[in-house]
Amino acid sequence: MPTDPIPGEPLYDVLVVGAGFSGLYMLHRLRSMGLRALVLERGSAVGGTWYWNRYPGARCDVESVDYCYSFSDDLLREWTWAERYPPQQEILRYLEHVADRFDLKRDIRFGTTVTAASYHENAARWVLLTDDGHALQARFCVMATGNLSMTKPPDIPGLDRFEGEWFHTGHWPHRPVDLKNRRVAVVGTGSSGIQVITTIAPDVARIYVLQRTPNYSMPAWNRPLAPSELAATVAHYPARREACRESDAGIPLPSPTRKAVEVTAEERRRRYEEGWRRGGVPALSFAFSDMFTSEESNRYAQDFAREKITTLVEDPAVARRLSPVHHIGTKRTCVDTGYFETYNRSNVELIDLRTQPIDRISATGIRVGDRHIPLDVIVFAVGFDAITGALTAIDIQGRGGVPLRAKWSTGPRTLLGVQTAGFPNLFMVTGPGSPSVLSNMVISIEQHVDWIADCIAHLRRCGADTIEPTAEAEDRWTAQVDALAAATLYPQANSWYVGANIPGKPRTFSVYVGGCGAYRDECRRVVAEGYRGFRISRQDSAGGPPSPAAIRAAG
Ligand code: NA7
Repeated sequence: MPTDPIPGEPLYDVLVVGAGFSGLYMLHRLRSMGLRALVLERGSAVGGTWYWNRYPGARCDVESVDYCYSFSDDLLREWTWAERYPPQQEILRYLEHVADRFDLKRDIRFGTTVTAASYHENAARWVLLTDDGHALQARFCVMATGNLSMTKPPDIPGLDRFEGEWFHTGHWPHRPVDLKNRRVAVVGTGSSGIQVITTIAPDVARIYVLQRTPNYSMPAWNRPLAPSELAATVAHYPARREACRESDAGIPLPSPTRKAVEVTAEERRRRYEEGWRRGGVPALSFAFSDMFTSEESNRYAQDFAREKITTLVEDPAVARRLSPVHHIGTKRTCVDTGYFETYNRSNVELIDLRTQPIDRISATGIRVGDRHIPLDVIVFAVGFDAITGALTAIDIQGRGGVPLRAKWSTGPRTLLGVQTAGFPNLFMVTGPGSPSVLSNMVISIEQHVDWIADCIAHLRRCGADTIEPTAEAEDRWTAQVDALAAATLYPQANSWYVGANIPGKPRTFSVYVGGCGAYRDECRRVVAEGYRGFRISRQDSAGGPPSPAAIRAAG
């Protein structure tokens, strides 16, 4: 007889960790299936990454009309996006609206951090522990914890003695921060740094940009969305969304078919200029099909991007220091509105940490090389423990008490990025091994949430209790993800994609680079073949495991 791990406590069908885009839609789906679900969220409101990243200038680098849910036509029609790229505040308002419109908040416990999750094999239950000392149990657990939600702490000596204010962009305060006329240093020049620098430069007394690695950044050409333009998009929305789903990156742009190495220099320039005028992350990466597989092709795009920097930045020495040298796109390409031009302002100073590293932080500023920079505020735009960080931050223990951290000590292993062997009934939304951060996250989130909800419905239909990948299927998938990445330039860069930004993190490229469409096809095939590679079983030994025929019939 199964034993109840926490007698007297309610048994949820599903516990969901996180109330961002993933957790909200997951809750909606589970509820509509008549399941008892509860979401646990560490923030005091919905929004996930958009709740925490409220630094000046925070904005999504995917167009608003594509960075939103498609599961409800009414929701789509009633929301009016104001700009081409949505600012953080607007996305947060949207998610608040979704939560209210679908009455989701009554099943979300806010201000609750999940610290541990363990699988109780005898009862086929997950028990989650929270920071306020509670234990909750459920048959299924869904980690909707996000790919960029665990901030990388600033690791510069002396910070504890700094007498000014300091902030991490990924943990920006919920009160107004007045930077007017203050001396500010920004550490980090990834997407967050680039946005914050451009936004605050006109207001602060002086800004010191502490740059370790320059980044490529494409123009956003952000603009208000005219109501007529939005209405025209919404009218053709099903086709646009379908194009996103079947595309490589989850955006409605056809993948390029021609190789840069096969065309003339004039043709390359024409395509790059066209991309630059369109703007956004894919400005150059959608010009030719071989940008991520050919050094030569990538170099053509790099040269074009560096040339643009020299035309935008007046001081040639500054332009040189701002010019990246890595393969373009292998660290996340940024999107900006006037970033490079910001260096033409007299109150902006670029400090190249490659030639003069940070020595330490003092009570009154930062020491760089032998120079002391007096400061009122330090902004750390130093990024995240990406993709796996939010999962390994929780002490997750699977079958036999095996910790996920131990299982993944040499890198994450999953089947399709939705489950990992030895952790039955634990699902990840956009986990490692799925297209995740190389795609429009909302497209990938909707697909994963639907897959997980359908999987749970399937288990119920065929009278099964548990599902987990077989070790062999997981090995095959992990090897396939590795092999696809190894054929590209991606793994070569010291990026957060490979965990290079986190000391001690195993270096693996754990994102499926085959594209959303190919990935979606594989997910469909796995289901059509009776959840190929997953082991589905019944906990009650008298019933025995459902037969393969029963599993297929239930599908
Ligand atoms: P990123 O892209 O990881 O950028 C972090 C930046 O901070 C990057 O320039 C780092 O340089 C720099 N960094 C990190 N640690 C240090 C230290 N100790 N000293 C100096 N500089 C440092 O994070 P973002 O928040 O900008 O963006 C993350 C994603 O969120 C983004 O790609 C979008 O998809 C949304 P490095 O490159 O490591 O030399």
